[in-house]
Amino acid sequence: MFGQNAYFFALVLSIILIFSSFNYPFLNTPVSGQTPGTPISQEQYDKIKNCTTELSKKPTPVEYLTYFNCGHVSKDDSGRTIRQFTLIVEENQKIPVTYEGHILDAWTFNGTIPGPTIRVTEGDLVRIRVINSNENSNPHSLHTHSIHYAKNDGVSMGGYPGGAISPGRSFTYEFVAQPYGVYPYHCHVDPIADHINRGLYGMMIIDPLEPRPQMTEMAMLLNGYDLDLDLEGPTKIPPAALFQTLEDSNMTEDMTENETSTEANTTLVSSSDLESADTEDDSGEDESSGEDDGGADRVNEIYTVNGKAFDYMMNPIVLQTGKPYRIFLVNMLEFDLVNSFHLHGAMFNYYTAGTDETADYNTDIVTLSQGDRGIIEFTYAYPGTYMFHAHQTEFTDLGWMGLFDVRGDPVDPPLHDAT
Ligand SMILES: [Cu+2]
Repeated sequence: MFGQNAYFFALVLSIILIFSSFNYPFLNTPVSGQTPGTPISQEQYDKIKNCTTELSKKPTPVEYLTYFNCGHVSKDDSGRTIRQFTLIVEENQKIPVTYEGHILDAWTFNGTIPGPTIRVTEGDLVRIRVINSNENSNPHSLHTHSIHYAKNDGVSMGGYPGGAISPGRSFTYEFVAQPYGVYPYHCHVDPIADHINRGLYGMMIIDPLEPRPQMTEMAMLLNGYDLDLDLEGPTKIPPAALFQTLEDSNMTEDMTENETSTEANTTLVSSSDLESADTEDDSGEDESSGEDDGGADRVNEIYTVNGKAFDYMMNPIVLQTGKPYRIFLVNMLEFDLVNSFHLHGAMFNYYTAGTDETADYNTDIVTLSQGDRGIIEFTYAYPGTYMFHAHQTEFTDLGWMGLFDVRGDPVDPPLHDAT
């Protein structure tokens, strides 16, 4: 009986691992070479950056990993690149956040949590039009980190119209992208913790004029959800993913470680602006906004990387030995003061905020406070299945863990090269 079960589970594991490789076609495709130091056109650079051609797509949490939205591109008279984005805020969104049917009563940028990864190059003129749908009940805004005029800061202090966009109106934030680095963006309307916990955030990457050393790139945004699930209980790891961890003794060992709204300058939204929006109207439900206490007594029941608990346990990310990989990492967790990223079986170079071409240190854990971010670069020497997860066991058990399925022949481990 045991032998039959073992055979069956081995078959299931094989099928999961085989299919998981289909989820990440980009990760298996070598990117064309680019000689360091040579001038590079905007078009060539966008190709290297893996910019999506499907700007209106709603990526799944798995697709989010390699979904880079570089905007609608045009040039001004001086030849400067202009990148335009549209973010539509929608309330009354029902977003599945686990494999067990937990649904977040969400507010979203363009229908997903996290919102799209915005990717630009240093010096680009960036215009982000934020539309607050007619059907919404609350004002919203877009606060991007990095350098810009106060009027484009998305904060209501000072009475700037972009600090609180009323339902049915829009505002276009504009700035010159600088300096290069990785940044969060989020709504900044009070109560901020609630507007963030409901899903109004994402990642913005400003790339340097001189491209970073070329390697396959991924986006990972860390978050959590307070669903007020006192009666339902938290999420648990799906049995199929649990089996994968049990299959590898190394992994089981580690598992046990275990504003004043000024509307004068905002723009009224026309119905055509909302054509691409999923405006399913269930506004009859109680949205209970504005009753938040700022987060003091709130507790997350679910923790994730890229939006859905245990998604990369169910869909392991296929990597190759000897190949360098880069992860853009942002922590947007509310209510818990710190989060972390721990990599098994390899060390990584860490670039705090991604604002320097020299790594700060070489490690296998990085700890991030709310809004912290950075860039991770690593290479696996040996094949096998390796976990990556928060090093807070509670977060790991409640959804924030994933697997790298590393394939290929063993190679010499990379030497320490942080500096
Ligand atoms: Cu908001």
